[in-house]
Amino acid sequence: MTRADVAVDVCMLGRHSSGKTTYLGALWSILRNPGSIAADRRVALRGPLPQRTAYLDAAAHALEGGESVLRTQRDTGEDVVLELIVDDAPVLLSQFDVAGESMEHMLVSRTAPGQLMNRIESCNALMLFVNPSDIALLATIRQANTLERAMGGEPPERARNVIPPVDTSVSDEQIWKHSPTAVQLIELLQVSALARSESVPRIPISVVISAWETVDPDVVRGKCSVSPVAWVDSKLPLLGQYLRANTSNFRSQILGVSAQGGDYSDEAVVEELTRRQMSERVRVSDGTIVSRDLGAPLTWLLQASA
Ligand SMILES: Nc1nc2c(ncn2[C@@H]2O[C@H](COP(=O)(O)OP(=O)(O)O)[C@@H](O)[C@H]2O)c(=O)[nH]1
Ligand SMILES: [Mg+2]
Repeated sequence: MTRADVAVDVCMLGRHSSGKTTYLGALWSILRNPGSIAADRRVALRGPLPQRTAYLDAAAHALEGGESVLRTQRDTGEDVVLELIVDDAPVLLSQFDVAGESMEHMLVSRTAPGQLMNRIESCNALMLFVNPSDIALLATIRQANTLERAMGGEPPERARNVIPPVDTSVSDEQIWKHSPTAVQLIELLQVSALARSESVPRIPISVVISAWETVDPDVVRGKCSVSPVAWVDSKLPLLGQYLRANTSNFRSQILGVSAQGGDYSDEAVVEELTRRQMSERVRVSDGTIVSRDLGAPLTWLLQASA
């Protein structure tokens, strides 16, 4: 299957530790066991199998045994391309696992590996992963002043008609390094929009908030108590606003995805979850309905691309 033959060519993006490998490992585990109970029937593997499956096998194996993929799959430089059938249409799902090159480093150095840029240029749909435990927020002036006082200092006098000199000692590198997560994710989307061919107006983006059961514990009981859209609006408001304000460039959905189904560092959770197949651990929330459909972002991207 060449890229031209596919209905949707999906590129997975996100900061380091945003849940990409876990998603792929859980999906691989479900796809390899098509007989598994409640397996998602809307997504299937399309031959040929990827040339090297060691990365996916190791991730699936770790998850099946109740271990985080982090133990085995860290910055391996692996280029994973899965050929799938989603609702009878051929779909490519790819993740270029940038070895040792975190997204933060790419932002600071303003360079990205050519292979990653090629992937972004040729795709026509994006999955953007966000890990709720890894969000740097921007402090407000009020918060910064409170911090300053707590540390025994005095916040600067409010400037009265005085424009303070620009502090040129702060480099671009420092700015990117300490930039809030939303700013980094938006930069990633802007670079993606610029890099892609202009032939794909309104690229669809499925925003996946990973480890969703850490945000909404009710999701494991099939209930929604937190809406992923409302969560983004409260924790990453700039990202929510950016997606809403740029509907001429993007169309988007936001889902909460628990690919592990729970915290694998908690022995009791692991004992309970490992009695179940991956397809029975996974939870996906759109804020109204909870499903076990790990392929939900892909089916939406397919529909949005039609
Ligand atoms: N509790 C919980 N943690 C998760 C879930 N999915 C991913 N994680 C954790 O998020 C971290 C980063 O995941 P990983 O897939 O390696 O991120 P990547 O760097 O984007 O490939 C790991 O510690 C995972 O265990 C989940 O559904 N629930
Ligand atoms: Mg990874």
